[in-house]
Amino acid sequence: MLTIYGVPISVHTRKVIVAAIEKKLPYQNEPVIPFDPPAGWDRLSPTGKIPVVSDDGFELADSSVICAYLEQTRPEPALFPREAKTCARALWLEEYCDGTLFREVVHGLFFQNVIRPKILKLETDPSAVDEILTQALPRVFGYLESQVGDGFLVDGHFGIADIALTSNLVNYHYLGYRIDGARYSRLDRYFNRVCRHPSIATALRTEQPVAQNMGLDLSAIAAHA
Ligand SMILES: N[C@@H](CCC(=O)N[C@@H](CS)C(=O)NCC(=O)O)C(=O)O
Repeated sequence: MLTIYGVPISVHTRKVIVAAIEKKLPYQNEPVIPFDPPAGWDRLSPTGKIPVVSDDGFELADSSVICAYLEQTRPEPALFPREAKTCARALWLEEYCDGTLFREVVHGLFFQNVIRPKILKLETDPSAVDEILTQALPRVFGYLESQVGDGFLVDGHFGIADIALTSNLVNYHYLGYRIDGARYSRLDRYFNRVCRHPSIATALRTEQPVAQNMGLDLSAIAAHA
């Protein structure tokens, strides 16, 4: 049995949960919060971050490494294209979403709007939020708008790039933000479409109580889950 450590509303933990659901792997979730970790967490997670998995005692950190491991050990349905160049494109988009979209947009907004006021008991810094929304977001959403089409991101099949992008956009919506449909119409349609994909919808339904508990805005997500 797979144990997934990490709170399910985390962008990277959700990636692993969706991959497990897509591959029909039984799993249990231990909802570790990185700011208040259990004893021994630094041994399990060398970076201190979530997620970590234990696959019958085999422990592994980092959502990208974990998803690649799940693909090797349970190949069907495939989340990574087999063809080299197509796979490289999927890996690039996964990395762009995990790195640039998360680090430069979603993490900062989540940190300012949730972690500072609700966990660290500090005030939100409106200038930091404004800088993300006016500087980083247009650049990052502009690039993503140029990459999405009418189906899934890569090769017409649901896969790792879709999981990484959608997981970030879910948290963006949880914060009460919306994709500007006039400026990023393809990205907005993509998000609403992929949220209905069964493994994503199941993950969103399952995490609803946690999101509700944290006072997040579920109104954009509830329609799909
Ligand atoms: N590259 C890592 C990134 C993981 C990550 O940044 N996790 C966030 C939550 S989504 C975290 O643990 N943040 C707490 C911290 O930075 O201390 C992965 O893909 O798993």
